[in-house]
Amino acid sequence: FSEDRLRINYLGSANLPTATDDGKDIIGGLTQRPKSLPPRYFYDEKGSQLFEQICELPEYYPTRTEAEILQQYAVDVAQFTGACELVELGSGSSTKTRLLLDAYENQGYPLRYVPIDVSGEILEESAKQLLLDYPKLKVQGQVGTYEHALSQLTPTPLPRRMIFFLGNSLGNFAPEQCDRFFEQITGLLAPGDYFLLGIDLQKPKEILEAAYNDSQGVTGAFNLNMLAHLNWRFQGNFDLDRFTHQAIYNQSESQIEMYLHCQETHVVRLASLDLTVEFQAGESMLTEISRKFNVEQMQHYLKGRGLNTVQAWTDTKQWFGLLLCQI
Ligand code: AVJ
Repeated sequence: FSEDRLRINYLGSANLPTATDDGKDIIGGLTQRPKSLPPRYFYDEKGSQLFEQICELPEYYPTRTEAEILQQYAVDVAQFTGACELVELGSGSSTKTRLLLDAYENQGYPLRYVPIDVSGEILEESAKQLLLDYPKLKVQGQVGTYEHALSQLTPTPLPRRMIFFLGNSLGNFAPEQCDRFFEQITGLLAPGDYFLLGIDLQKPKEILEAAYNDSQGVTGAFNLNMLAHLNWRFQGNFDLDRFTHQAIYNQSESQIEMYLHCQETHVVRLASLDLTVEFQAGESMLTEISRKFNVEQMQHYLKGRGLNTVQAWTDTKQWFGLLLCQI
């Protein structure tokens, strides 16, 4: 592909095993009690593949429910926003993105796509496939964390920009992280720009827990893979056999909490971070929260940050929500 159609920026040391500028969050999480790890470390090449498998699981409803909403309303999104550059946070396989690209293409708008993902392999592969399928598309990918990639956005030649964040990835942020995230987003958007947000909605505990404890054990493999990723990236020696997957719905916080539960006492060394951590048998380490939201509360929260909801859509079961906001 020509330089004009495909450019991919690798930011900092996003894909290198020994990094000087990351790992601080790992040290922070592992020296706190209870221990925790940041969910972005799920997504090495293998982790991104496992996540794609999760999206196909019968119990994991969010992906197909959100896709169903997009299938129905992507044209409305495109008609609301007019021509705009599409910036996606956590683009992964860009499967749902195609529904938006189709809609913008049908309106006759130019197609500019800026995928952002921590996993370079999946971003590069998905971008190339998109370029084959959309001959007029231009892709400018950024491999790195949301924060780093967003700070590198260059002015768009199109009249507007829409940043979109699908799949309830926002649910990974604790409230304070969420506030900081929106500070960055609203600082970047120009007046009239758009933000499109997919949120998973509150629903009975049984449905939620089944989605994160699938019968084929893919979610368990995804959770454990974070340790393999850390072993590779930080020269670690986590013994994956000593941990098991746990996922529970914390009703009072309205969030799924995913843990790695240590079965046997274990001393772990992460050489490139010069970090040694002791795990006790029976100890649980938090690897992910996935908050579940309510459309009205989210609209109110966004409004407080200067983002006005122009339209909110949901599916027939009201399991998932899609909010189009304008600043
Ligand atoms: C990509 C963060 C939205 O929270 O549902 C799926 C990740 N973890 N199964 C989610 C995930 C376990 C997912 N997000």
